[in-house]
Amino acid sequence: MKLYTYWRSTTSYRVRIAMNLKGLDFEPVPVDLVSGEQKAPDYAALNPGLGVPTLVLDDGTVLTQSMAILDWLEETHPDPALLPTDAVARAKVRAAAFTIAADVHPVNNLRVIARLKSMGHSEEEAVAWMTDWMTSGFAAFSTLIDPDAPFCFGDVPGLADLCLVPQLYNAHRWGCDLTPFARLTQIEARCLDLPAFDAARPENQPDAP
Ligand SMILES: N[C@@H](CCC(=O)N[C@@H](CS)C(=O)NCC(=O)O)C(=O)O
Repeated sequence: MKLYTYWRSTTSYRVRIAMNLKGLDFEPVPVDLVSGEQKAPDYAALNPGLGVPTLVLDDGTVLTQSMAILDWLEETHPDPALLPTDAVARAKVRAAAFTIAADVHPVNNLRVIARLKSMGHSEEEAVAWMTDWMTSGFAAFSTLIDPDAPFCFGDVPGLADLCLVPQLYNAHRWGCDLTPFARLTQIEARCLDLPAFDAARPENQPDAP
């Protein structure tokens, strides 16, 4: 499989972690978001959303949207599971994951920040915009997860953890105050100790500078 990815992309990071957890080999194909490679016609033909990740299966099937790719991975490679078996428990894990994937990431995407700046907002205002959305998202996320487990929802990492860790990478990058979220940074440290998360870290990607 080929995974079109960018080292700092949090959506790509989610998928890299899941593929590593499930022990799946993939060839990373870097897409340089800063130079705009996601908008090049060849790439746009693969992913009309003009973003990463895109997963191309060995038979040429093209999958887009990180959360849909994660669903496909879970359905086709169920072990180890990213979701619990009980329907209510699954809904709770998905609610936490989507707090990041649907409520935080989209409003902080590169194209959104570029648009804010093109409308005259300063770098400082753009950073305040991003950290505000992260802070409210992390507050909601914190109340949705299990308060006591080593990971977000139990003894092993799952869908919520693999959305959380990349978003925390972005939070560190932009100086978001994480002191109110000690439980989240504890989970992050526990996750990053695992080889599957470590190998997926931005700085461990072939296109990292
Ligand atoms: N909802 C999509 C978002 C994909 C996306 O936009 N990814 C970001 C990187 S994290 C990107 O490629 N941004 C490029 C841009 O905004 O121009 C997904 O989850 O796959």
